[in-house]
Amino acid sequence: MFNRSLKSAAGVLVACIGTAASAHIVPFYIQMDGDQVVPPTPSLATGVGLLMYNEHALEFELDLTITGIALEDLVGGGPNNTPCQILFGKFGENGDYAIDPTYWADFEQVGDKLHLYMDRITLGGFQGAFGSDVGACDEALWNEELYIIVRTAAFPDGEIRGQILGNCRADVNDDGFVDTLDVISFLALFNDQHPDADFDGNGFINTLDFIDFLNSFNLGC
Ligand SMILES: [Ca+2]
Ligand SMILES: [Ca+2]
Repeated sequence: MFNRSLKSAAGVLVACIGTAASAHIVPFYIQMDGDQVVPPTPSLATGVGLLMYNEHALEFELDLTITGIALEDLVGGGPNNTPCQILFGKFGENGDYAIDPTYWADFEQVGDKLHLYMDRITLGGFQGAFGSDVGACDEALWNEELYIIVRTAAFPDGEIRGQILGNCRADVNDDGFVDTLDVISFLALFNDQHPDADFDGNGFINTLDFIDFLNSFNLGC
């Protein structure tokens, strides 16, 4: 659970990675895969994203890169018949529509990856055929109860999904860097069967969590 006491740590992280940001811009991290879809899909596609949230303007910048899905694989769905939505829900739960990123911008094919970018988009509110409460979206973001999906012809309800999280998952020791110290920290948690070692959030601590951690580590977050 991300809370406001962690924001100073997030600020240190932003400073460390050299992102131009003032104290009120808070980073949130996205890692998408088929396992997070409810129910899970066997997709091998992945996505990694960064959502920079301006907590005063209630606006966000989203930078999302998808591997393993091509532009022609995408299909529309949801209220605006678009391929990507952010919804309310915890890990393992499906919920209502919160934000429609692809109402504001389109995926672009960049090499063998898909890229989606937008800036200064309000976190909720009126969006085409639906609207959401900005305050509810803000609260859900801080509580890590928003997730993002991408729809394809093979999986029109969502081929991959990613919870939008307030910390960089692979930075297990919360020092602002992803390095071998995090591997050591993860292994310690894993050996202790600590709840934080349940990386995929399914209530069990096993080798799948280790694989999930390594995936995050290799992605750099
Ligand atoms: Ca670290
Ligand atoms: Ca697990």
